[in-house]
Amino acid sequence: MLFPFFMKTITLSLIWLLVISLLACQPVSTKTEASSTEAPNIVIIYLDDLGYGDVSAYDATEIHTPNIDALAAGGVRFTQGYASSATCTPSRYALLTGVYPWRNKRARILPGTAPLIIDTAQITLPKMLKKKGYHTGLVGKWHLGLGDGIINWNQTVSPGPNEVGFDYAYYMAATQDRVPTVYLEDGKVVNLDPNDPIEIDYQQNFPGEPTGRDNPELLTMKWEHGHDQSIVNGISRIGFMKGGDAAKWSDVDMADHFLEKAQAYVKVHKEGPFFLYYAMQQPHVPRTPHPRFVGKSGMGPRGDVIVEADWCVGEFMKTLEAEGILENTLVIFTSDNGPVLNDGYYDDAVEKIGDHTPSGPLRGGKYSLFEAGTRMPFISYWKGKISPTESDALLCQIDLLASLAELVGEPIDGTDSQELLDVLMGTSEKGRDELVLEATTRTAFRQGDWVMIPPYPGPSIYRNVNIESGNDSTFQLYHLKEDIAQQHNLAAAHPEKLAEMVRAFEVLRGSRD
Ligand code: NG6
Ligand code: CA
Repeated sequence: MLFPFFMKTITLSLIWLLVISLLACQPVSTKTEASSTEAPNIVIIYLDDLGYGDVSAYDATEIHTPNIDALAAGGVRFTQGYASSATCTPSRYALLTGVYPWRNKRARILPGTAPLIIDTAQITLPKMLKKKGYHTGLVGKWHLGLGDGIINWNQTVSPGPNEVGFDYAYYMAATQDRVPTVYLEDGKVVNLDPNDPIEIDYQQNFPGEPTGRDNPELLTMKWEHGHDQSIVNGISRIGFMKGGDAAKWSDVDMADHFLEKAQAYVKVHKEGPFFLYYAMQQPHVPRTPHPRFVGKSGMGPRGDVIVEADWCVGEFMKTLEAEGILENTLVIFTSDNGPVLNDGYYDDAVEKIGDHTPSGPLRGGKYSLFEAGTRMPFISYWKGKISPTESDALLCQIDLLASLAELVGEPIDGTDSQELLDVLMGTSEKGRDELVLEATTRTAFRQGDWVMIPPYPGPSIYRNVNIESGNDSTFQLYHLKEDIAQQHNLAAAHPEKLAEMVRAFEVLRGSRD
């Protein structure tokens, strides 16, 4: 009798052991499955001031961007993909938080000394992904503020990208034309010599320091408007800076530098899943192509840095391929706001533009409420998962938070972000019905194929940059499908449609102070 009992115990124990080991194996097998299908690496390649018509995949004929074109040809090429805003800071705020920037009064073009404008308690794209085990990285332009008041650049600068969800961050604080002209890595200025501390002031110069206004003889690139303050590498910037000589970046090497950092990040984290926000600086001013790209576009520095940026995209994609993770990486390519030629320096952008139209068929440009301010080249690419297609669906960068949350199985709510994963994957054209567009704190409203711009006082053309602002003393109403260039104001012809849109806009937008 003992034997069968013994056998029974052994059999039971074996069964339990099997169950336990199966259970123990469960997470491993889910993880394997997740990392091959459900949890791809995610990369957002974000350009700065690249226009809808600036790449050949969006019908540019005078400039060639074969690497960006390859993404468009192999992925979803969106024709109605929007940045939330026609300037940098608000668009980046919306991209990372899923919240309309006009809800945050501080989400406007920031000086290099501005405090962080993302609340550290707020949900962000990298924070959401971290919950699902992602490693998260930023390489490139930040421009969302740092610190919480007065910054000491000689100590760890915090809060910043690391406090809003980035495990690793290598970045410039604001823009290439603003001080401090140094890189930071996880809050610390790179290559800072403690005996040469950095001081920054946006109000007044430091005694004895040359400026673009007083020392034009020191300049290699002349300023046209603004940009007449501290001189770094022969280029005068916005803001005053003293010290930190060893830490100052080399403008012509910036593209290579960020590319190397982005590639290094991928190599270290290739086991994944990782999220990389690769925020390139081109073609924002000052446009400083590396010498090997000088003259490549025939359009002067602006065209040359677009060619350079395209090359960077190609090199970055080669790295994904070489590391064997191309088929497990979703790449989203887009830009933060529309194009501008003269943004404050004499760099031949206007003179050498020739037949190129940076805004493509669209009206306006950077800073504008017209389409070219916010409608962007917008591509999603995932080798083997996304079938090449073109999509006219309406979507906005603000929707990436909810859509990527859906992708990784971490649904979120309570933001302005709409879940449009199928649109992003190219399997549905059912995009947004409505979208509020922003340009320098003014807002317009898109509904279906219509866009309504409320009356705004102020000049209809921003003279310095020579771009139509979108302002008018009366309502504007355009049917974009029939009139992509916004030439026919239909407000008077369609009073019911106008009234309907104004009502819907007011509900969504609330008070516009
Ligand atoms: C403007 C700058 C412009 C650019 C812009 C920010 C002047 C006259 N103009 O104030 O050159 O730096 O800010 O661009 O200073 S953005 O893409 O980061 O929004
Ligand atoms: Ca920009």
